[in-house]
Amino acid sequence: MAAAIPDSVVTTARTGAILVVTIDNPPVNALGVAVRQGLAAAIAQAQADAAVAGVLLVGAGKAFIAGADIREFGKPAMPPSLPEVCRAIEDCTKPVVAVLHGAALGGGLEVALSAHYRLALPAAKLGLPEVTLGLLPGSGGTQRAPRLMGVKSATELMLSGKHLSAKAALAAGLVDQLVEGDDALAAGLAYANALLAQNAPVRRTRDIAIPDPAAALAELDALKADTAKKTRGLFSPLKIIECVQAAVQLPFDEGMALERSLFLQCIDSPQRAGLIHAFFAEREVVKVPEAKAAAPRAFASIAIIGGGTMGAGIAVSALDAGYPVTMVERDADSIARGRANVEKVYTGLVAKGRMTEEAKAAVLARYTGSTSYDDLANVDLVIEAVFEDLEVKKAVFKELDRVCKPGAVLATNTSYLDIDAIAAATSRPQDVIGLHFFSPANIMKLLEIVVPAQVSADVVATAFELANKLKKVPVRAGVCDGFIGNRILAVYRQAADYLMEDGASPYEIDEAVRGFGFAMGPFQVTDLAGGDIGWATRKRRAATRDPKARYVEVSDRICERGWFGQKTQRGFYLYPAGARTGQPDPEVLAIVDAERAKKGITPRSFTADEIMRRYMAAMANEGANVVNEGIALRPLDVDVTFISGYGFPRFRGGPMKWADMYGLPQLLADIEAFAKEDPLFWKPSPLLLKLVQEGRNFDSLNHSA
Ligand code: 3H9
Repeated sequence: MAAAIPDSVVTTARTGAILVVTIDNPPVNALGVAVRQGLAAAIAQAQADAAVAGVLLVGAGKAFIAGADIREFGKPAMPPSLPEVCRAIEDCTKPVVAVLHGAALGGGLEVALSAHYRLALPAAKLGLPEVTLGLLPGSGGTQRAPRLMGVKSATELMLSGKHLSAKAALAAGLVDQLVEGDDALAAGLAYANALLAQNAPVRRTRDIAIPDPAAALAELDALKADTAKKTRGLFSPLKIIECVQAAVQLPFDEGMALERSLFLQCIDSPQRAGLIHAFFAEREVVKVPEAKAAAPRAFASIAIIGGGTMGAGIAVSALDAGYPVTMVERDADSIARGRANVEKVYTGLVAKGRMTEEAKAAVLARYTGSTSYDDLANVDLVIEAVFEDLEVKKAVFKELDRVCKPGAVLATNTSYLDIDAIAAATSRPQDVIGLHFFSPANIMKLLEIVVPAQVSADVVATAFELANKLKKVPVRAGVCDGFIGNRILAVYRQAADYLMEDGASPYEIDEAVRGFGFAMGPFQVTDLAGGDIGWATRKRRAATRDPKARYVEVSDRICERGWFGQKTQRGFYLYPAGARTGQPDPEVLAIVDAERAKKGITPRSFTADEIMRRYMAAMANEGANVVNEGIALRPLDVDVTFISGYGFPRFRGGPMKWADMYGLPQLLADIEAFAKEDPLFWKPSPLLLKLVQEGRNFDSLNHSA
């Protein structure tokens, strides 16, 4: 073997006539500048060394290459660019083989597509997921993938961002061979040597002609129409299609030039900034002090108290993750109802052909219903999901304290109650934590992990481990009314009510919010969730409400009529005969008018932009309060809460990232202007004031924990 380049993220070593080029840039061999330089140098070395007859590209560790180094985007570009590196690989006059044993994603797959031969091991994952980051494949992926796998499949791969298994990639034509095993180097060398022995030629993807261009263009037109509808408001999907059209119509080099220019447009787009922020934020949320300080407790069995919608959803989530689940209810009827709620989910999957009867039976075999707390003596982790009433919950926790073994984790799914008070009902507050699931709990990704004062660090770490097993997105929250999400929701929902009373119709507000990128507006959400839920909360808060604070009664008037939304076929909207899309209701507008008249308000008009400025200012300002009070650890925890649990458009990165991009001085100026109308509601957060004064943004706090 020839000597390797020392201390480099790309090393070369000759084995016989093969130059083995190893990319070793943990954790995922991302293509940072040093890797790009190393790859370019390695290809030059192969070209120059007469003893080298072929090149093998292999990734060290668990990945081949997971793509461009996302952390470099938005910073000045450093040469060589990845398209240049890919061109050098493809230009090489000696056969280049890539062996893929783990993630070969984005720029990583583009490197492989520039090689002349591709071998995959079973654990390989191939994809062009740039679209999920607001980008398009920018190193020839849009030009080379269609040549290898066909225009339609390649475009669908790029538009979906999906990962293909090695088997699927072989079937699609992205790789030439699949070999069993996990020794990438040995498999790659064997394959490369076999190719050399056969005098296999250099085979460049760019030289492949796309068959039947007219048919390909027709397929692209169909995809374009569909994409425009499905990815409303997103920038990069249609640009991907444009690039593929160029691959079909233009010579390779011109296609590459178009891809480069559209890639750079994507890089400059705020959507790229928002989506990449979301990518990193989702990986940062799990980094909390308790999980760093302590190892999780072992848990192998889960109990759920309460078989209503929430309890059943949590049970399904735990069953799906492979745990045995015991559900405790107060009597036989409730147990039957709980079991039916759980079974319904699996019956639905069977009906849709997504599960077999046998698989359903196997899952349900892990499920037990019981009316006795005594059956929980050996369980490791209990999640209470009974009626939202402090006294009821305290009674449950007294029982759990009586029966559960020492060290069992005792969790409550309350969405606003004081968990310190619940913990105090037991003799072991160190074991009590909040696990706030969102409905439907087997589907929604967000899990607020609510940390009361006395809980021990290993219980918090266990909650994060549970989230990982249940494939949830966990966010650490402190104890307060509503924790992170519902507390902020209450404030911007109020802003929406004020806008409505001041002159915008609920339908205009919903439209503006959808235009911003939310799937639904606040009044549609109320109708979906059931107006009675918010009504109960308002009644609960009535006693503690500041009598001087502005209170909009429209929702109460609607609820008094029994109009609770979709389930009663009318709320803010009309839902004739089970329709799920509402129609505006003139009677609701009359109620709004009457409330305005009662208060002597002369309605004024608001543009969509004016609506969103108030809506978002309320959200971001309360987000700042939540961070300032330590309820959220960092602004990014607020962002992830809203993206994962409240339908916040991911491409905007979350409310705090939105605020940074909007500009904190402008946000403060807006709030101060609104405060002239209502100083009690519009109070700038002390954190916002401080950051503006220091010339900093929210993101500066994300990196200090
Ligand atoms: C692209 O390639 C553009 C090109 O077309 C054109 C260029 C001109 N960069 O997810 P994990 C970090 S765009 C930097 O927890 P897993 C991640 O932050 C890119 N860092 O592990 C984390 O760091 P930390 C297209 C990256 O096993 C650590 O690695 N590629 C990158 O669950 C572990 O990550 C993609 O979109 C990166 N590219 O999943 C793929 N990727 O430990 C993005 C990861 O400090 N990556 N990190 O928290 C993934 O999908 C997953 O990370 C992967 C591993 C499946 C690879």
